[in-house]
Amino acid sequence: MILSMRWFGPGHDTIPLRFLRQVPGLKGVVTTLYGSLPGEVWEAAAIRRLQEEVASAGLAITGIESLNVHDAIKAELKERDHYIDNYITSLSRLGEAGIKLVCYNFMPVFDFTRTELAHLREDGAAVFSYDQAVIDTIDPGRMNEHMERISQGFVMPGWEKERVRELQRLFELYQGVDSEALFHNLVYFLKALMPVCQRYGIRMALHPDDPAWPVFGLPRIAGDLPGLLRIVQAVDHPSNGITLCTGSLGTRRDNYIPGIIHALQGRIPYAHVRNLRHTVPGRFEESAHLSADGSLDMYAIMKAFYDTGFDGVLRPDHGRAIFDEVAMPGYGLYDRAIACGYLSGLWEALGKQGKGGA
Ligand code: CS2
Ligand code: MN
Repeated sequence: MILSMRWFGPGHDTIPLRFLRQVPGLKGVVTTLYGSLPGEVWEAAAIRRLQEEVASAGLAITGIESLNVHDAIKAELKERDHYIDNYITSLSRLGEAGIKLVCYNFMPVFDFTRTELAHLREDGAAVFSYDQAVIDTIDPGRMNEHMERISQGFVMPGWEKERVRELQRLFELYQGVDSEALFHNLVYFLKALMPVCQRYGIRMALHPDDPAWPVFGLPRIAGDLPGLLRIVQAVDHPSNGITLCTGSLGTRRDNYIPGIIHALQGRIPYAHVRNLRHTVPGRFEESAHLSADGSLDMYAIMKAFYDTGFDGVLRPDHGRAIFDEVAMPGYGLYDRAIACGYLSGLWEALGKQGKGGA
């Protein structure tokens, strides 16, 4: 298990790498060329600069999150092959740099969706929350304004202004793209990527839909085990993998996460581990990582990773805003550092039990 944290890069992340270096057991960061838009080719020099900066803090880049996929690919526009070529070029530059894990998602228009990014819990911690009833009152074309209002001046990943400025146009692109078409567009994309992944040993890690059901009537294909299995089987290559995000899959109570981990054994190069608490159907709030604080059993989840021989990159996902920290919602230092301690503790115990105790 390669314990990592997400870091948004110089000028974007408020947390210095030297602080991350002090988190026990942390091997590196997953990061991106923040500010680059989906479809752009990543320059080798920019990748190298980012690598050098991370290395100078004594850490490594353990993966890219995300190399975003242009909507022309998801919606099967005529320019899709051009954007796939660009994607392949960026992958080969990452491969040349020795970076072998690439996370992406295939959600139309939006990345993750939440109604609140600073929902106050009873202990005063602020967390992300979701309420389908509230989403149902929001005009999808104005969801960017809602996000801007709740994101406290930070640019949330996937919600970059340049991208969501033209929401109406984006929605139009997906008219006529149902979940079957979206699935076939993903398969077409993955088949094109496999040769370059094979050459460099790159493992693609599809992030599940978040929440794991259709939002604003947009199609979704990666929200449950049948959907994920269909994707890994359609392009049956070890480089076609899944980001096992417990918090995204866990939005659906009928998703049993340890079972999903077992069923996808060997195809999970990347894990996002976080907890959430279900309140009423269609409504949830994120919680501390501790099992007792949410609806997911973190011991059972980490045990499933352990028992399936997981050797990929694992990071805590969203943290709560605590101790008056001012940071990007979900990505402060304090709660994610606490999560690293907790997840490492579970992992150490599993390892020692696995070897007959120590
Ligand atoms: C992240 C996603 O915040 C989150 O839930 O896990 O934003 C994730 O980075 C993207 O969906 C991956 O492309
Ligand atoms: Mn995630």
